[in-house]
Amino acid sequence: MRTETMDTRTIDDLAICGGAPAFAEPLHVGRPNVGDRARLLERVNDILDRRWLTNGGPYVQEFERRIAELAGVEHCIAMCNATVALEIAVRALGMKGEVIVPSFTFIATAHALQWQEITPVFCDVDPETHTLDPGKVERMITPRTTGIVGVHLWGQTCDVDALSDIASRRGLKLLFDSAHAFGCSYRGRMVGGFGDAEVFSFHATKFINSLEGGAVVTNDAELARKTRLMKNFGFTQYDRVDYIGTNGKMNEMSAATGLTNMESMGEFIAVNRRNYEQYRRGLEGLAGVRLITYDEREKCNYQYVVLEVDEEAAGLGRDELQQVLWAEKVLARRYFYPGCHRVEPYRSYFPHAGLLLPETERLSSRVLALPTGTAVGPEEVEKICRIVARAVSHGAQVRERLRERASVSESPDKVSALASPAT
Ligand code: T4K
Repeated sequence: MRTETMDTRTIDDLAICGGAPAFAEPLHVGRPNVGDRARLLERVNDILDRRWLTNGGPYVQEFERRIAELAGVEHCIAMCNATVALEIAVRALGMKGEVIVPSFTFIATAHALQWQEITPVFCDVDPETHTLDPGKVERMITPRTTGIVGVHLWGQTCDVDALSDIASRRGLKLLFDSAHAFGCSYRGRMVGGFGDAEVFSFHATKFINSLEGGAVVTNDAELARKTRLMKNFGFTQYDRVDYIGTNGKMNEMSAATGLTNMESMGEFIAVNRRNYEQYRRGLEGLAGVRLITYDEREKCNYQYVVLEVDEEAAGLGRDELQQVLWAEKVLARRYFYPGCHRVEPYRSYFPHAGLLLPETERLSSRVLALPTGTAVGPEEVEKICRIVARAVSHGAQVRERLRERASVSESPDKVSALASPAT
């Protein structure tokens, strides 16, 4: 293993200097957590034997029950993905006009609004938790505002109490994009029952995956009824449609995968936590890099290991560190660069939004997500920590080397194309 012979005093054997990459195969962020295969295959066979593949089959119903139980909510409506679940929840809640959202989130949060001609009004985030800053939310409310969508980014929960207080005082709907926060808690209560509704994602890259999948959870029976109709074309019974609806249904294969993976939740959390702790120890004390921390008093899925790079203190910037890692085939990701307000169509709609979003601007230039999950073991984490440590302790030299390399134009995109046929 190269790390054993790696000379920590120089950068000569880093891949950017011509050394062999630390990994033979690309190490991705977001490799799926995979539960008990035998159990999943049993369920797949059962689905095929029964020939009931979708439209509210028994596995979807069971998955909905298990999600509702875990989140401590009365209603769960499973869907084909979280983006459609967000779109439907927004519509069922009657949001229109303007809705306040963070820009520092995955683009789906904003698109779910704009898709139905609702204007996402981008609000800045708290620099510690990376979630909506309630004080700033309050200042962005206009007569056209109908709601707030908070995002529990990385599984770190929003200031739910403050946002609930604003929503109830100002007569606004409150939805949480909880795509990252399945299995997490806020003040001892599981995420799922806050606001008017919350939306989980069960995409392949999420803590619990159902291949693709999502769910709306709520304690509001009328909202649940509407949501359920809307995800099934608005059918209230055979041959009867009472609502405009779409097709947001989850299929049985997805539900069986989700159920099977949920049975391994404890193991997934243990591995994620072990990786997180190892990263924390491995990067401790390095100037200019900080791992985001999780509140020890809360439940957490530890699905994201997120680094903030302070260019001045580290001697190299986040993008430079990413280039070092990509050369080693560690495909660290700049989630969520450059911020929703800087991509189309929002960039054209709100050309000066960045002026109101200093924390978002700062974070989106600093944040780097590192590989974790059950596909990543202690050996990999150790190697990654060593690469980061070496790059940071030789910032000026690394920068110089990258400048030389730039002349042969090996951007992360190009490295990616070389590293993995899938990217
Ligand atoms: N709200 C928030 C806050 C979200 O983060 C998301 C999704 C949503 C809403 C919407 O949820 P869904 O509608 O997707 O249910 C990925 C995911 O596609 C996306 O679901 C996720 N957030 C986002 C954070 O990450 P990309 O563009 O980074 O995907 P991609 O294809 O680059 O995959 C990430 C890495 O995962 C790859 O480098 C390789 C690895 N991977 C991926 C897949 C699909 C695997 O190893 N195996 C796989 O099967 O968005």
